[in-house]
Amino acid sequence: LDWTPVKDYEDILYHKADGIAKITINRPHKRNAFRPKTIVELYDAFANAREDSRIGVILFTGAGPHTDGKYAFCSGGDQSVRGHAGYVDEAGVPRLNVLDLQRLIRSMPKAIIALVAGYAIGGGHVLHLLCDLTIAADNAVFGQTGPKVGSFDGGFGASYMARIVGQKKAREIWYLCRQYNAQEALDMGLVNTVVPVEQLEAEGIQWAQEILEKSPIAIRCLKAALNADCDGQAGLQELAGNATMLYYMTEEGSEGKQAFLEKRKPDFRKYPWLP
Ligand code: 2NE
Repeated sequence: LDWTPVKDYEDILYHKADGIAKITINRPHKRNAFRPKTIVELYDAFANAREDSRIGVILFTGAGPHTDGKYAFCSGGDQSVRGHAGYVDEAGVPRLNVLDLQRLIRSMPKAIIALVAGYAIGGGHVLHLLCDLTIAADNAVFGQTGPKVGSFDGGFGASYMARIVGQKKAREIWYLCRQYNAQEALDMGLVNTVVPVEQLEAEGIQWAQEILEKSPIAIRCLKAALNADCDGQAGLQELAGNATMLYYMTEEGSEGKQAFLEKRKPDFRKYPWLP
């Protein structure tokens, strides 16, 4: 694909090509750990991809390999800027702004595919978990470290993980903080497929192109429906928002608005009460 750069950032790269956006964490010297600025930039790029009606699929990945030859998707929060109440930004404010990014990834009505080469660890592991799909390179390594480094993610990182791998396995992953290879991740349903590392992006593009051939509204409603099963009232809000959007697109829906604007009684009698 002929990737076009969208905007210059410090910590990430952002490209688009033919219906696909590619967002890359670009801190390989830190195994692509995120600081607050990284998250602000990621949020900005994801929000841009959400607004762009030509984009249907987002590939989310990490730059690499680093000069030592090792790959990483993301190694979580940058521990070197962790202060007394979160990850400290350039203004000195401690933040956990990755939670905002998690919600955007979860709720934006487009398919997000994590392409994981090397480490997806800690908060980086939770980010791949939240993507709709994950394609792992054969060198991928998955795991949580929270209880080892004095942290934990009790939100999506715990409950959604348990939905994916089951309660026993989720407790093992969090309590023991072990690392799992790509095949182990595939066996527990953490990832969708495993490919040789040099094939990772091509495989992601192939999956993206298959999705792009499908109906955007069908994919959008399915994402909201699958989220709604786990996400309580926020999940219902997303799903119901799609129902409202589709209702607005009907003649029946617009009759109510037209009648109000024309200062007349709406004529809903002409519409059927379908079985
Ligand atoms: C990722 C891992 C296992 C890789 O190990 P290895 O041996 O391949 O690399 P190494 O030497 O540890 O790392 C290479 C360089 O990257 C830095 C290291 O400090 C090292 O720097 P230099 O010594 O070369 O200067 N680096 C790697 N990860 C970093 C990080 N997260 N923050 C800052 N610098 C990092 C190994 O590096 C590892 O275990 N990393 C730490 C993983 C971790 O504990 N992440 C935080 C979990 S908590 C979290 O993410 C979180 C949360 O729990 C809740 C909310 C939000 C976030």
